[in-house]
Amino acid sequence: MQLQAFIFDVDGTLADTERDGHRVAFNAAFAEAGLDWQWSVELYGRLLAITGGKERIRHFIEKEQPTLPPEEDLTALIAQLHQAKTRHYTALLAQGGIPLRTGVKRLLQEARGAGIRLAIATTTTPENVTALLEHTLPESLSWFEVIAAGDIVPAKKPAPDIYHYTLAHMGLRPQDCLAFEDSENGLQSAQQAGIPTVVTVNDYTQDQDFSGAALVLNHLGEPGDPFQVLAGTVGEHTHFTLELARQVHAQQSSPTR
Ligand code: XBP
Ligand code: MG
Repeated sequence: MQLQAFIFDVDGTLADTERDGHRVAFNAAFAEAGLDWQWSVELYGRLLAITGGKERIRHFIEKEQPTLPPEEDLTALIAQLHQAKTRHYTALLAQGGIPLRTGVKRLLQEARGAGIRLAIATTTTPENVTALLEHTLPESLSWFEVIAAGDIVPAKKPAPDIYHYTLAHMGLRPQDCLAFEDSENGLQSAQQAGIPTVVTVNDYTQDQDFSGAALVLNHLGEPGDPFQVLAGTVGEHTHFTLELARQVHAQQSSPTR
């Protein structure tokens, strides 16, 4: 079985966007609407269990019962807050303060050069993906055959729908691909779609359950900046290369598993 494509999650995987990006943008949107809601780093960590910004705001309103404005239509309020949040978030990315994670650029370039097909499967709003790539690696915008994002499927991660959508658009089988994720929700989504998955953890996700992942790393690593292996085998590799990707992929599709 030959490895044909990489499918990347965005938030937490391509870049550490949550704590200093999305969270800050949510808070800016709340302040702009005159709400005294404040999502601390700690609270946001808990709210991340709910994927999708609109879904996250609704959950917060229902579970934490903050003071609501005298507004009858909750769905309209959430939509308005979320639109403002996207505006703040993309403006923040335009300032260039959120870089790609270690090894991401190198791996994308290597994959591209070797004819590995590339796609994105994410919960976040499409404009957020475009803004991130534009301000970190603009040429990569044309490298991704499919940018499957946001409300394109009704059921967000951990549902497998966004990966099913991506595979259907590429005409690929799950076993032809390798997915890259940073969270348990993301891993579940890819796994339920049958795609072998490499996890690179971050501060928010490091204690989550990644059983079933093909490999769990702290990051993809660079030649002078080796990764730490949290689960799985990498042989002599110190950073995640296409050769290691092929090795991991072959292990996953071997009949002894
Ligand atoms: C990411 C998310 C997103 C972002 C916010 O999950 O859950 O909701 O936090 O983006 P994943 P929006 O990395 O698994 O895709 O506000 O645009 O929804
Ligand atoms: Mg993620």
